[in-house]
Amino acid sequence: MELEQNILHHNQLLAERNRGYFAAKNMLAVNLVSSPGSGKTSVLERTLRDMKERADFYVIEGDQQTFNDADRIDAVGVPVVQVNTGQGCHLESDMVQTALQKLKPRDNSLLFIENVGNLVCPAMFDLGENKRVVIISTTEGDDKPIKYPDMFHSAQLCLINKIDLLPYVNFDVDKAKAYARRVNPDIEFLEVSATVGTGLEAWYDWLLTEQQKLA
Ligand SMILES: Nc1nc2c(ncn2[C@@H]2O[C@H](COP(=O)(O)OP(=O)(O)OP(=O)(O)O)[C@@H](O)[C@H]2O)c(=O)[nH]1
Ligand SMILES: [Mg+2]
Ligand SMILES: [Zn+2]
Repeated sequence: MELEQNILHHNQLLAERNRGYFAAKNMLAVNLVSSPGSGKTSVLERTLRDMKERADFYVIEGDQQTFNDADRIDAVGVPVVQVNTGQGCHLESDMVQTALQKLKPRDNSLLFIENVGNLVCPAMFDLGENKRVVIISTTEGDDKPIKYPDMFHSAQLCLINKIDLLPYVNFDVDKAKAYARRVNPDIEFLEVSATVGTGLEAWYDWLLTEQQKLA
């Protein structure tokens, strides 16, 4: 118990440092969280491909193993650093700090931090991000928000991804939204498909609006 609190306290101090770094550089940092396979990297690939001429983007990729996700981002031509957490199941603030030293992002840029696929402990680890975005996909069940309330409570925006698969799965979009609002009345939603492209313009508008709010 005490060890866990020490780890969280240490992480929180470094999160404040990251927050100061982002503020000083007028950067928008988005922490992207979801269960494994909801489509974090797919959303990023598509977003970066569509938006990279409109803003400066950087990506930090978190996974237990492999450079697969960083390779996918690199293929789009956006600077990326892969963090492998090994046994770890979430990113911590010091990992973000180390990755930032490698990325050396420019002022006024946007940073995506793709967290390790996990709906549990990434909720407890503040990375100093400006916004936390949780992705739920239509293949994973509409009751995730009440099973993993902390994650939905701590996010400002929920992307409901794989909307193209709705005809084939038992996923009730209204129910998922109602469950998420039960744990977080202020959460916003956007329904998207990373593969088909549905709803992505609204997501891009959200990003640019949040960036403009910083200035
Ligand atoms: N039909 C459909 N498939 C999707 C969509 N988005 C992602 N996928 C597929 O879902 C699978 C997982 O996508 P990823 O983008 O790797 O998911 P992730 O959340 O980054 O996964 P981890 O990093 O392993 O947690 C891939 O096979 C994608 O092609 C979507 O909108 N529609
Ligand atoms: Mg991924
Ligand atoms: Zn963890």
